[in-house]
Amino acid sequence: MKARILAIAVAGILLAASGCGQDGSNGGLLNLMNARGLSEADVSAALKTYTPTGGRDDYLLFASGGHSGQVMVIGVPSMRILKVIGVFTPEPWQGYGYGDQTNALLSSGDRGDTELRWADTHHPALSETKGDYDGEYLFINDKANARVAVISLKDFVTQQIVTSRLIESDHGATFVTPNTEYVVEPSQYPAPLGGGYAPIEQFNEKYRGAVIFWKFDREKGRIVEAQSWAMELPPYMQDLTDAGKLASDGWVFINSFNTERAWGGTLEGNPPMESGASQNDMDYMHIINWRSAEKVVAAGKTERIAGMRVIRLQTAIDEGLLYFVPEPKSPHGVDVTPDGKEMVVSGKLDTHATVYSWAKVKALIDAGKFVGKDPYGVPILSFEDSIRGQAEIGLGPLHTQYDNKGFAYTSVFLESKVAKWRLSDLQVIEKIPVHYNVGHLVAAEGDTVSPDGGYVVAMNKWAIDRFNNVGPLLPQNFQLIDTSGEAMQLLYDMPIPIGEPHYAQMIKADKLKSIEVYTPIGIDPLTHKVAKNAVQAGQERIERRADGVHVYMTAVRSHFTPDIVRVKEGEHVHLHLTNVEQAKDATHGFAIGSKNINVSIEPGEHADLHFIAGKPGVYPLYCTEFCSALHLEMAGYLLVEPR
Ligand code: CUK
Ligand code: CUA
Repeated sequence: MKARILAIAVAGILLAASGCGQDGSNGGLLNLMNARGLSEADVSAALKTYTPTGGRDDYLLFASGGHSGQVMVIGVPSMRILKVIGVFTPEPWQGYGYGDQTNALLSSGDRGDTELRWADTHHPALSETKGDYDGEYLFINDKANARVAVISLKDFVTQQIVTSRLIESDHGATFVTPNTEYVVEPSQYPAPLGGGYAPIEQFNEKYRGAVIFWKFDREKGRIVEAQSWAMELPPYMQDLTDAGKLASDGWVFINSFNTERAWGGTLEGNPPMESGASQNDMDYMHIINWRSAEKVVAAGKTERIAGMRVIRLQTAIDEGLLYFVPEPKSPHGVDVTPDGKEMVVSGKLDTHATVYSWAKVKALIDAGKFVGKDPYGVPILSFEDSIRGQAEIGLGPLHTQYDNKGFAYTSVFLESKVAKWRLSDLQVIEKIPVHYNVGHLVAAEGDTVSPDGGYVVAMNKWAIDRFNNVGPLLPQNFQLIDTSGEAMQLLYDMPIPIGEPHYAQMIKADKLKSIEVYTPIGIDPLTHKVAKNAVQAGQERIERRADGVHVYMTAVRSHFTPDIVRVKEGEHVHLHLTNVEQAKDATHGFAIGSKNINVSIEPGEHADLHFIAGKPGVYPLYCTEFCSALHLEMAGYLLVEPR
């Protein structure tokens, strides 16, 4: 319906354009099309994405920022970047990682004594209620440093970073269970659990994988580390993950590769990891009963490793919490269908998408019917008896998403295509070229129990010739595809120049209920409560205490009060800064030159800053957001007087 109206609209405009010249010039739109070399398909694509000023997008895409360690918020269909949320990396515009609160937050993600200020973000996960995105929270992992962050969608601000020394890396994170009971984080590269050294020759005996179930407290908006737990896994490379839902609720599915347990050693006479890890025809999907595991944890059948309660591998086997089913060569994505009845797995070195039937898998588990055990004793189900069938997709299928019409969309990496296929008969309907080497793809509400259909975004790894040349490091390419019609239509190319995003999730925009300003005045965004040091208008002051000078300062268009701060050389300065405005978008920034001092205070927000006044000198301070006609005058001085 939507598509038909659009088609009529396009035809109408073209007709009008060819006639009298709508825009007043001769030839109008047709001339414009000719001048720019645009086809009718181009114009229809443009009309489907163009959003007039003041217009809103129907969906928001939360995309991993890859190496940037951040999260991007992108409007669909306009593909406009609306925000880059500071998560694992300092973000100067938001003052993220410069004030006391956000600096402490970033430091809470340090591992051991290493200060970590970057991340390799892969998989964002929106919080869910009954398997549907609820628009309250977002989680994202850091593959490089095995960390998970919690972002509040009340204000799009990072709230928490957690990490466990149990594991050294993650990948199949983050994925949530259908009511966000848990945020799931499996390790990727095996290592001795809890850190420490073991010779790589003892890989099979001493190295292990693990999956952490981080307990999420929705009321507090925090992961509760003390209520979280983990399960030890064999030293395979655990990969993508998905939580069961509806029919398969209570279970989690994790792919793995390198069941060969290759560990490289190219200069030591061993095959490289890539060939060592590709010998077997089958790897193992891990099938985990998390609801039963929860009870085993409650019964105390765990060991503490690196502070984490861990169900040891033998316990997991004995208690019937962990099963394997073979999956074809080097599997990558595992994606549970919206009804929870099937799991679709694609193998990087296999041409199929394999469709596993949950009913069949469950029946085999219930009957205790296994075809063998892995070297660690984990029971293995029959591949043939677990699947409904296989869809012949093409070369290098990776990830699958779903729509509301019974279609699945699978990214085909080596072919640079998105394949649309029918779940009912496993037939491929259509393939559309994308540019190039598509990794993940994301459909509107595509991971929920009720996908919307309409849009798919292909998240391409290579751009090659799509954009102007900007040197050897090229952006990634997000391509928006209209899936509402008979045939898929490529609508838009969006360069992503901050890192390699892996996954994204797309949520209906009206599900998000972000606040517009912080109320009442003095809110700390990390607690959403009025800060202890919040300053109200009229209460500005400078106090000298044992621990240094405390400056209680307000910001309002267009001045700071106080605007002169006199301190002595070497003194500790504690700055308590509140934006006392309540007008939407009336953000002030605060910077002191040469001191690495930079925060952003949104209307009603409070921030604390601590620094040591160094050498005597005169340091201008000023507002960094063009907030008013007299913004340039919103300035003052830090005077560091000699002792
Ligand atoms: S991964 Cu990158 S294309 Cu990290 Cu989900 Cu598949
Ligand atoms: Cu406040 Cu510029």
